[in-house]
Amino acid sequence: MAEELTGSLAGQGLRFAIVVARFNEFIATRLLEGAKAGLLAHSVAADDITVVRVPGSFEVPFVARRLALSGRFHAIVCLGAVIKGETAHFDLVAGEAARGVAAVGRETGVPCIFGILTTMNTEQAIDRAGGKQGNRGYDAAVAAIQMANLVRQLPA
Ligand code: INI
Repeated sequence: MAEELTGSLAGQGLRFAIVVARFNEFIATRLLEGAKAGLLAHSVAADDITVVRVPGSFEVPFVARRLALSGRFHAIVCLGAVIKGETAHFDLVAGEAARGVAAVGRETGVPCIFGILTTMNTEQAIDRAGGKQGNRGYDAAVAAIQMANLVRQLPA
């Protein structure tokens, strides 16, 4: 019989940091509320959640890395909203945020979840921040719990 490893959705006893970018704050706030709701709904204690706010999504990986290296958290949830404008700034910020978050997880061994929206317009962002497409912050929180539990089962 093949061995199968799946991270459970049991959040009790796990500690999480949420790094949230303040840029496009009205979207980010909804993602943050979604993420907190996702953690609490899966029995994470409110005292086991630390929220850190940074200026923009570009700054998220820097802070996520520090938090991961602190050894205090089982996973880091990264949130923000990068919305396409008329310049290349979108691609640079979105690309660095995605690469940075992925690198933090790989390099620290602490799961680092990418809950940063990258959308073509504000409407798409609203739809994914508690609108008709759900809340990616909530989804990111659920992914963080699964990864935190999965990591404990992986070979050293
Ligand atoms: N930061 C975001 O989180 N979302 C954006 O859409 C965005 N745009 O479009 O510029 C953005 N820029 C700020 C960036 O993240 C940094 O805070 C800034 O460049 C300072 O380093």
